[in-house]
Amino acid sequence: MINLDMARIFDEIADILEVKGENQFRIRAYRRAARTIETLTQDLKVIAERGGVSELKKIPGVGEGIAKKMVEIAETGDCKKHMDLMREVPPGLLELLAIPRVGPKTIAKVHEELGINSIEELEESAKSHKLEGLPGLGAKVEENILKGIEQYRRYKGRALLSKALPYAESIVNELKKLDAVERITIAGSLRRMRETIGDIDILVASKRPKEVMDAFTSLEGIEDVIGKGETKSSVTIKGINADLRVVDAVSFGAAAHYFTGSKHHNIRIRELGVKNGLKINEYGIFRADDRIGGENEEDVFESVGLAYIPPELREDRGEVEAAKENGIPKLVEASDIKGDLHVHTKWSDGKNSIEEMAETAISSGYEYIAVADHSPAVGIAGGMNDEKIAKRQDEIEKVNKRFEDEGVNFRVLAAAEVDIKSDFSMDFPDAILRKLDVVVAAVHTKFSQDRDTMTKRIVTAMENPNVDIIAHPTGRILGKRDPYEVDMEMLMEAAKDTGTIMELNSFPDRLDLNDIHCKMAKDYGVLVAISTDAHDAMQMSAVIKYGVATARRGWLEAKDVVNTRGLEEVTKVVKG
Ligand code: DGT
Ligand code: CA
Ligand code: CA
Repeated sequence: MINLDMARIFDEIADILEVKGENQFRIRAYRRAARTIETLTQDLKVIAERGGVSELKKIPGVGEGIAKKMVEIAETGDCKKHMDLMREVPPGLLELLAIPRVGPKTIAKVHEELGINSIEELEESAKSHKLEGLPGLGAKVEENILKGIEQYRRYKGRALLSKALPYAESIVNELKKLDAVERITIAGSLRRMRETIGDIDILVASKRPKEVMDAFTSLEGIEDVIGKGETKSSVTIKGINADLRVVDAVSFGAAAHYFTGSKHHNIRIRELGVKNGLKINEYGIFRADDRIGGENEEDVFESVGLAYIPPELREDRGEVEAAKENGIPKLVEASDIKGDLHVHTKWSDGKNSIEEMAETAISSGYEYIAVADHSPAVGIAGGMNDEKIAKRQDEIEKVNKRFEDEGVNFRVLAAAEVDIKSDFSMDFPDAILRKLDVVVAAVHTKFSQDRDTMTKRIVTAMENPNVDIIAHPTGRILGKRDPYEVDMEMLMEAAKDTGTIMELNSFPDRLDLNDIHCKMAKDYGVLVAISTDAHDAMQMSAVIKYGVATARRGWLEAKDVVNTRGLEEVTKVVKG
């Protein structure tokens, strides 16, 4: 758990420094460290203990100062810098920073000038136009603040899948060690791999529930015990609620099904039960008063004549009908992925070299990566100019030559993430695009264009024969930025007509295409690329699972996903 704690601490340091108006360079250093740490798969506590500051400094984005703080956090659970800063600001002020569309400078201003310390106070001031009078703030800012507050409230109380899953997995790993635990599973929206999670649900089969509950409520990292009983206990862990239920082994399958949900799926199954003269609930499957099953989850589906339905599909979106006709798809799996068609390197805003990205990809069993560094318009992301792209090409060829000489079945594909500009033009001329192996096109500016304009903008890019993939097609950032207005049906239609691939960006706060859009792509016969958009090698291996999960929720099979194909086939698709 220490990794996520560290990331949160560094984020909070950055937040407070922002409100205080301190050096942007330092603030960015903390943010960068937090983003890297979040996606690390190695346990930082172990690295800190074994290798100390010198080992931690090897992590991209981690310098001396931050490495020292990491050691401090690993040893004591917090660092002095963070504790000092936390004392300097009122707690409500930090929450204000989480509001989308509102920057720390604005927050600092309203705090200083009007003494605003909470969301309620900010909302009230914006509604009664008290902010308009402040230097640099106007009606537009007030409008943005109110929209931001509305957005914030919509997501509040839900955690990103990537935040909840590691906590849930560590709870499961700890409880598994107990003799009293016979079986254990994650349930709820987390088992269905929804993009956001209301609370963590865990289910245990045990004959000694008291022991299990004692262990659960005293786990490391638990902040609060909300309730404790023999069958159910609730705690909070890092601001997320977690429910643990303990049942008899004979009920485990029925309970796993019930508590995995979704509620709408459960209702459908229960109705089918009734039609078959059965009572299906969290205790088991009953005909009259006789228990006829429920030890295993499969019993539930079998009892109503359905094929097994994977958790990701249990949303009442057609899975019950499909299971009746043996039409449940064989969903794509992480092990099907053979390459990544959207990663960044040092040639734009990535942290690793082409070779380092390639080595990590090879160790994941991949056959290719497409290095898609930014085009010039995305200045802050270190976009490439013509000269840079030519130099990069030399390096790509050198790296590929080495693999060839060593007989390694791996290729670095020359790609670029090219801006689709607001005037519909591409940010590289066709002469450059033509020379690339893969062209990933994306919208990065003017998100506010109206629906027709935005749709035409992306369709125009698809019509360019050099464009292969549309990256993060709706531009949303979960909890921070709503998707831009776009006609997804028209995009799918155009993608089909032009043979353009749609990206499923695996970043946990993007997951864009979302699950519903993935299903739409499948129905249209449009290929999806599950890409990571990784900005360093560790991210590339850490976030792919969230993309795969979303693809599974979108009913995608290996054949629907372009990067389940090997190098030769993929090259044919993008060149075709
Ligand atoms: P969440 O936590 O909001 O992300 O979503 P879930 O699906 O995890 O919902 P939660 O934690 O309230 O409940 C866990 C599961 O328990 C849910 O997926 C289905 C089942 N469940 C809860 N309430 C009901 C209900 O009223 N009827 C039925 N049939 N099932 C329910
Ligand atoms: Ca839940
Ligand atoms: Ca729950």
